[in-house]
Amino acid sequence: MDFSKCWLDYQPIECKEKAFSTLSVLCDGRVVKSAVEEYCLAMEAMTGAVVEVTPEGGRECVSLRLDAALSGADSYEICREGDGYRITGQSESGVLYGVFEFLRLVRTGHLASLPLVNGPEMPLRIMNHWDNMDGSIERGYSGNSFFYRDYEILCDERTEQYARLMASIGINAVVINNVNVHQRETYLITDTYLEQVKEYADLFGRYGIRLYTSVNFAAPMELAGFDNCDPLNPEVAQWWKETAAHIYEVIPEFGGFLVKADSEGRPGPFTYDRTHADGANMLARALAPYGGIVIWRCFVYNCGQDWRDKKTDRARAAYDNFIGLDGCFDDNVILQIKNGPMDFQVREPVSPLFGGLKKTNMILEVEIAQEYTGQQIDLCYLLPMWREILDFDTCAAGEGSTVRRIVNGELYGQKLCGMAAVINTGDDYNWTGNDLAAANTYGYGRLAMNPSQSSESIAREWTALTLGGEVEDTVTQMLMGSWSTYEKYTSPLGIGWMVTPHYHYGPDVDGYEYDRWGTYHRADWRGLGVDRTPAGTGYTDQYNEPWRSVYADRTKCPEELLLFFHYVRYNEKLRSGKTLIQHIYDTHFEGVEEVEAMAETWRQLAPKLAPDVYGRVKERLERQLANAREWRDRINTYFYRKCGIPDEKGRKIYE
Ligand code: GCW
Repeated sequence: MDFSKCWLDYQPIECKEKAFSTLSVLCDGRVVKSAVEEYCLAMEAMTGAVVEVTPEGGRECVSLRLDAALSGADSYEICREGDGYRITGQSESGVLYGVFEFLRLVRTGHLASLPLVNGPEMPLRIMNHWDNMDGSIERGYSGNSFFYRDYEILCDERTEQYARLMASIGINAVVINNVNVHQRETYLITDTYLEQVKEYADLFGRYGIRLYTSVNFAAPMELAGFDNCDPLNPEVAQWWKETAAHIYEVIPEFGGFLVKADSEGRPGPFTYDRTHADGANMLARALAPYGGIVIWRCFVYNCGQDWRDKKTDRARAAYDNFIGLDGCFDDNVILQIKNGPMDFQVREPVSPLFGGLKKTNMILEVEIAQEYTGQQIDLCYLLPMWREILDFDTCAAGEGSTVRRIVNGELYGQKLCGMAAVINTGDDYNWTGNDLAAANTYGYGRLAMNPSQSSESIAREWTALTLGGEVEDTVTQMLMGSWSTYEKYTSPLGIGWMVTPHYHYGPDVDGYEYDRWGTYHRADWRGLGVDRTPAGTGYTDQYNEPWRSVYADRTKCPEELLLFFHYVRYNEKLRSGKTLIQHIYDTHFEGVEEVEAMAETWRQLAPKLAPDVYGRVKERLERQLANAREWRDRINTYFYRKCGIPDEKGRKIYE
C-alpha cells in the first residue's frame, strides 16, 4: 500500500491473462497516449510483464479504438474480442476513461461483468481548488498547495500524478486558484504567469481536462488602472475582450472563468447598481468567440447582518438575488449553486434555486474539503449526503424533477451543466490528510460520472482499490455510517453552525450567535430553531409545492431539518415520541458511542492493514473521539443550562 499513489497504487494481481501483455493501439492523439502509458504502467506493475504496444490488431490482445458514433460524449465500450478485449472510446477522453475502467475491473476481479457501455452523465465534472499562490489553501486540511509555492507555479511529478488521479475518476475541468482572488492571483491571466499556466493547461489537456481560473472582477482596476469595473462601461468590457483574446492566444484550450462576485467582500457589479447578469454577460461576451465559459457563483448574501434583526434571513439570499435574473444570462454563462442555502453544513435542505431557475445553466457545488464536517480529522464520508441532494425532487416541472436531472441536462436540455466540488487535497504524503478522506475525492468523481451508482458501491470500490479486498466490508461499513455519526454529535436537526468561529472545527454553541454572518440558532430558555415559515422569514415560500407546505408545517417537516425551519420548544414531542431535549441528549451520547465503536473496529483491522495506514487513521480516530466528546458535553451542558430539564436516562451532563 502506497498512499502517495492513492487509488492508483497498482499491486500485483493473480489473474495474468496473456492478452494483457499486448496492447494494440488503433487510434492516436495525446489523450490516447496518456491512456497507453497508464495501461502499460498499470499492467507492468500488476503482472510483472512488459507490455508490447503495437499499431496492429490481433486476437490475443487488448485493443484501443476510437468510434465517434458511440452514443454519449466521451463514452466508452469495453467487451471481449477474440481471446482478448476491446476498449472503444467515443472520443480520446472516452478511450482514457475506458482504460481506467478496464484497469479497475481487472483490479477488483470484475471482468466477468463485460460487456459494458458507459459514459459520463454530467457534462461538466469540475474540481475547484481554493489554493493561493503563497502556497496556502483556504479550507485546506492536507498540507499546502501542490500548484504553488511562494508565488511560483510548480509543474512537477505531483501535478502529473494529480492529473492522472483526476482523469481516473472522470474529472474534465479544474479551476486552479481560490475563488477569493487575492492580489498576486489577479495576475494569473496576464503575461506574468500565462506561460506557466499554459504548462498546466497542456498537462491537463493530455488527460482530457480543461483548465479554468478564478478571476477578480476588479481586475481592470487592479491591473490596468481603471477607476471602476462597471460591467456596462464599454472600456471595461473592451479590456476584458483584449485580455481574453490574449489568454486564448497563449492557451487555445483555456476553459474560462470562475467568479465569486459581490460575496464576502469580493468586488462585483452591485457597486455600480448593475445586476449579476450584467457582470456575468460582460465576461461571457469576452470569452464567447473562443468557446470559453463563465461560471458565476450564487453564494451571495449579506455578511454584515445584525443578529437582532430577525427578518433578514441568509438562507433566502441566493434565491432572492438570482431568481429574477432567470433567462437573462448568455448561453455561455453557468450559475454555480451551493447544495444548500447556507454553507456546506452537515445538514441543509437543498437550495431552492434548483427548483426555481428554469432558463439558466446550473452547476451543483459541493464541498469535498471537510470544512464543517470534521476537517479530515473526523471521518465523514459525504457520498450519502450528495446522493440525497441529487435525488431531491424539486418538483420544478412536475414530479421527477430531481436535482440530478437538472444538472445532468436532462430536464431542460442544458449542455453546460454538471457538478463542481471544492477539493480536499494538498501536498500531504497521502493527499488528503486522513487516508480515508480520499474516499470522498474518489467518490465525487465517480458520482458525477455515474449518479446511478450507490454510495455504498462507490465506497466498496474505493476501499478495494486502496486498502484491499480483505477490509472492504468493514471499511465500507465505517464509511457508510460516518456522516450520520458526525451529524449526531454536532449541531442538532439541521440548525447547523455552533462551530468555532473562523476555524469551523469543534463546538462553540454561541460562537456565531451574536455575529454578523447570518448564522443563528436562536436558542433561549424555552426552545431553539429558526422560524422560516411565512410567519417567520418566509424562506419556505421559495420552494415549489409540495415542499413549500411540507417545510412550513411543523408536523410534516422532515425531522432531520426541523430546527432549520421551525422554532421548537424543548419539551415538544418529536415523531419518535421523545421530547426535543431528550433527542438532543440521546443523539449526542450515541454519536460518541459510535465513534468509540469505529475506533475499536479500526483497531481490529490492524493485522490486515499496512502499519503506516493503520497508524495514521488510528491517530485521526483518537482525535475524532476527543472532538466528539467535546461536542457532546458542550451541547448537552449548554441546553441543560438553558432549560434545566434533566436527562431521562440520568447520564452525566456537566452543569
Ligand atoms: O464557507 C465559506 C468559507 C470560505 C469560502 C466561502 C466561499 C473561499 O468559509 O472560506 O471562501 O465559503 O464559498 O466562497
